[in-house]
Amino acid sequence: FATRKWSWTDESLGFSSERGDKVIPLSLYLILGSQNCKYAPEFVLQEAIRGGVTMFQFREKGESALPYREKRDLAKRLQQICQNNDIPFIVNDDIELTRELNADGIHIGQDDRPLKDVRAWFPDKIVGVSAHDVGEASKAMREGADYLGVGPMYHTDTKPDIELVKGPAVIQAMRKSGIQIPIVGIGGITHANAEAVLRAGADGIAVISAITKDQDPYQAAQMFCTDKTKRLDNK
Ligand code: 3NM
Repeated sequence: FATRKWSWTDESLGFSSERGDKVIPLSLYLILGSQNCKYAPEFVLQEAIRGGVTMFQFREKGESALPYREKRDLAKRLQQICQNNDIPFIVNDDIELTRELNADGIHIGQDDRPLKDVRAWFPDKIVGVSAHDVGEASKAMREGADYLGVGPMYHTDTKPDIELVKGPAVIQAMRKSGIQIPIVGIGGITHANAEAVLRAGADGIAVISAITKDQDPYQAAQMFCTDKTKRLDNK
């Protein structure tokens, strides 16, 4: 976490994908939309990056999500913050917005547009896929996903249409079955349980509320990084 300069090819900052030429800094992946934030999203993102967030996904979803134009304008402001700090800006499940902003990548779920199509439309962008079991993970790997978001690790109130809690064991199972592409654990991750997710074989953790609902997003992000340093020291 010492530097946040980011490039596709700097091995020290992330994990090369199966596709060879990309490095994706998944260590601390912040996801948010206006609906998740205790403060202004721009402030939360800025503070969280200052605290050590390595990659960002814009996920404007749910009943209180902004209409398209406002969503796009907010996305542009958040993208600018990512660019100023050299971290990837990823769009959740929105082909049009990904194109319009020329985002660094897109993240899709199992019920969104088929990965094969998305991969073909965006051959050079980061494409992330949500996977909940070994079967979904293998398929996504075969079809060219750059990384997997695997969850829910723990109980979460952030996503209403949530699957049953899988726990870190599902990541272990994926690794055992030969899934080599980068994996980020998601769902209910806190400072207290992040370590178990990494120990199970994840390359990083993805969080929403542990940072966006905290009264000090800077400190909340930093605590994940400090925890990580401690973990490395202990090894
Ligand atoms: N996807 P929080 S869980 C967006 O399991 C999302 O695929 C999940 O929010 C999955 O960090 C989740 O506040 C919500 O629990 C994560």
